Amino acid sequence: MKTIDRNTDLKSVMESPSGHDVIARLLYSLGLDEDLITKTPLGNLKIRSLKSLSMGKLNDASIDALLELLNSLDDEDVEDHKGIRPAWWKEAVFYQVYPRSFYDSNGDGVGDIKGITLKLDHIRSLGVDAIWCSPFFDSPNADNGYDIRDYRKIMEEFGTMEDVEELIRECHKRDMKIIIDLVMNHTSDEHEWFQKALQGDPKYQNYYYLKDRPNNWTSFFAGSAWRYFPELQKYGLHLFAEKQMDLNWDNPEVREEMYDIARFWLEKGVDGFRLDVVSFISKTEGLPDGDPVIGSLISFRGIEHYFHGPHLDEYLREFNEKCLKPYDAYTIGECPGNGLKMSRMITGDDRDELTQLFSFDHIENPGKQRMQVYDFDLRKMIPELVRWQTQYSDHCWPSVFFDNHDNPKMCSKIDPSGKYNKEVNKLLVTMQMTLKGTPYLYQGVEIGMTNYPFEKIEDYRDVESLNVYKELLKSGVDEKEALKRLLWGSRDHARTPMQWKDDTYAGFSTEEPWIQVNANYHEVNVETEEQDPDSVLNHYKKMIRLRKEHKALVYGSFEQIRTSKDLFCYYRTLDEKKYLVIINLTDKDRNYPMRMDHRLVISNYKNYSNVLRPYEANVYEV
Ligand code: TEU
Ligand code: CA
Repeated sequence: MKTIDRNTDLKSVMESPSGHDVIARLLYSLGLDEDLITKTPLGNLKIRSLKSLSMGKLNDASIDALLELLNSLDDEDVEDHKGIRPAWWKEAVFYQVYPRSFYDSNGDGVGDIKGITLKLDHIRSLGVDAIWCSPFFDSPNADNGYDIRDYRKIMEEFGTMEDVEELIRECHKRDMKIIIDLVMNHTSDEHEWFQKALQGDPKYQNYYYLKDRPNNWTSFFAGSAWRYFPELQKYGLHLFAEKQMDLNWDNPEVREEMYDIARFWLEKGVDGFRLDVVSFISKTEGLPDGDPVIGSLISFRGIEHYFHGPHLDEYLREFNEKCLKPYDAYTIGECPGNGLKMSRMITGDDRDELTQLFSFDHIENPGKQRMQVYDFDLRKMIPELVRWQTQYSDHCWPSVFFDNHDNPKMCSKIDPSGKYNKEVNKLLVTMQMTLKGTPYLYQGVEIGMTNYPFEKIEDYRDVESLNVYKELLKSGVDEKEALKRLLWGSRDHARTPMQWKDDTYAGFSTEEPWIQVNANYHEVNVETEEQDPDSVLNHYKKMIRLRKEHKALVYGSFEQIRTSKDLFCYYRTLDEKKYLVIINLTDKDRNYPMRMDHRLVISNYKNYSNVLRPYEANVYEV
């Protein structure tokens, strides 16, 4: 048992993984860098001084809650082996497909499975080795398929089981792997299990969290995390939409059901899983209230009770032992809230839990949240990226991504005007292909798709956006301001249809799609960009090829060169091979940090200049 109290100094608290991650996260959300504590004499400050460091945001009750949390998390730093063990997924480039928005094969305005199969050659032509496919299971679509009604059936709009089997085969034929998106934390309220629970079957009531009284946890999609079921006179827990009921993983029957589902799909030939919010599956016993301040600083009220719950590592190990190992299956877990050190517990080579995970802190600037309008500063992303490069250690392997289906486009965040759209997109892929870690591309980034200029609430589709909008109006925010926030943070930006060609509905469908198409498809589309040697698309292909041809970009050591904050410069070195990456993080000209007599391998600008131009990103051989 740990004994951390108000007088323990921050530096020693940060020596344990949970202590490190919780304090680092708190500092991050206060807009402070953890290096302040780990690398300066400020590390001698006591826990109690967090009150003043937070400029009054943390009160005494929060400090007590924090101490309880720190003392309850029982962990030890993970054994470290030196040297990277090679693996296919360390060398692979992944591409995420969001089926509803990828390609509509039958003209009903909704993307589908056959649509993905028809476009596999496009994905392969990029040099991609594996796809991650967002959920396609039977679902009433409260959250675009992340609310599953039947894990062994395909959503009717998307096609049939035969279509999925064909997709798996066609991926393999092209030497590509396919991982599917398994949602294990919750099911739809329309799932058979929940329906039986509602009908009063005690076996299935024990599959979920059904309680006489709600606690104070909030949902990720606004409002309370509890929904009242009059037929049972009980409240059901839903961390996400009110139709997404959290499963009780402490019930061994629930775990066995999930393992069966995983095996069902592994038997069908999938190569592994992206595991939706898998770090949330274990919750503190008794579901105690969350601390309002800590919750809001970390993200949502209650999260300290489930972001890395008491049995998480145990359940993941069991899942691995029973399902993954026998199939040699790959997994990447979505693990919001886990910092670098607790992530090491989940992904260490010899931990037998998950292969990799997604962490999200770099996606927003320190102290900021997605639905908050602010000027995103690319420079502020770098320290977080660098930490994962240098401190995640040899026995763990980062994932490197800037976009997915849950976030506005990174290129639009960096450059809302779009003036440097091409340069910025090329810069992003330069980082992805030259940093240590597995690059995950999201559909549409390869052509530089941007945010959609949403003007009215009727054009939004996402349950989160619609809920947040309602909640904002309820709290007195006016319509204009509420729309402004959605326009900044809505997940729908990532869900407008893939732009295939300069044709009706961007060649996505022959009928009106389920969500607006971005009008910039006349220029920003696959067909047009294929013809243009200077396009974003061709730069993606070149960068992916470069990574493939040079093992130093995969397995090489990473060394940042300290320069001004406006530049990101680093070496990747393996044996005699050495690459230097120089990136201008600003929209202004900047001087080179050193005399450049190295060989330029690739640049996002066509000709040489003796200054670094806005967002210039160059790779050199040293
Ligand atoms: O996302 C979970 C989740 O926590 C994110 O939406 C989170 O709010 C965001 O990344 C923080 O910036 C997963 C899926 O990716 C999402 O599409 C689902 O809606 C959600 O789980 C529920 O299944
Ligand atoms: Ca369709």
